[in-house]
Amino acid sequence: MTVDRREFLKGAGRSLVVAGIAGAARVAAAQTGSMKMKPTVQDVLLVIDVQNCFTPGGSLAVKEGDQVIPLINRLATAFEHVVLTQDWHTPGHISFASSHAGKKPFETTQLPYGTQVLWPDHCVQGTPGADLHKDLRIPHAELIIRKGYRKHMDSYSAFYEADGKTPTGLTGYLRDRGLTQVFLVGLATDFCVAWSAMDARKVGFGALVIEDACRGIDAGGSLAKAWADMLGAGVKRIKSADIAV
Ligand code: VGL
Ligand code: ZN
Repeated sequence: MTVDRREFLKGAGRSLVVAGIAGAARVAAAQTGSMKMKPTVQDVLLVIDVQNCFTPGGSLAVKEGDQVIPLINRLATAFEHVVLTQDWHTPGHISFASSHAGKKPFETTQLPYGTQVLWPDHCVQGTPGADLHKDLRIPHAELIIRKGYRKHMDSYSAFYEADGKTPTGLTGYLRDRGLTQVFLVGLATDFCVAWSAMDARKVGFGALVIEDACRGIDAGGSLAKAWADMLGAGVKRIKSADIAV
């Protein structure tokens, strides 16, 4: 991350115009607000699960899930390195409520690896619902990582499956490529984005979630809890306006 000096000076000029004869502190605050991060060659944008099932009309639609797409497309142009993820379940996957007699979506069940929230059937391998959203336009993305493809285990995180032990391979990929810091966007803030961000920290990467380029499911307070967990794990919460695009 570097501060673009021109952005800094532009911001200073603007703040003087807006503030009139402002006190020094106020000017400084305005300047701070105008400092933008410029992604480096060691940064990677991780675009989580921007798929038909998670956008309006999909079987596990996240409210306003499609609204992040133009923003993600624009942010991606600022990153040399972009990795996409794709939730990719078998038919009859263990995370589906329909696989558990008497259970309804958004209820939970106990599985060998812990508590599993049960979902409507979604992102079944090779179905249109599992396709990346048609408006997502990131031709320079270097990798699409699929996850959740084992029938008996879920995987919210792009790094580890739900047992917290089985790697997806993303850690090795990022290390091999010399990438050290992950910026996260996509769906859903409180599940796949949050778990990926916390696992990124766990394996030693910097992790920043661009909050307005994400949307959450927010089932039973999950969104507030996810933010608390992420901040506790050293994940930074930033806005798209903090990135120099
Ligand atoms: C997700 C629930 C189930 C996500 C995936 O992408 O956040 N949430 N599968
Ligand atoms: Zn899923």
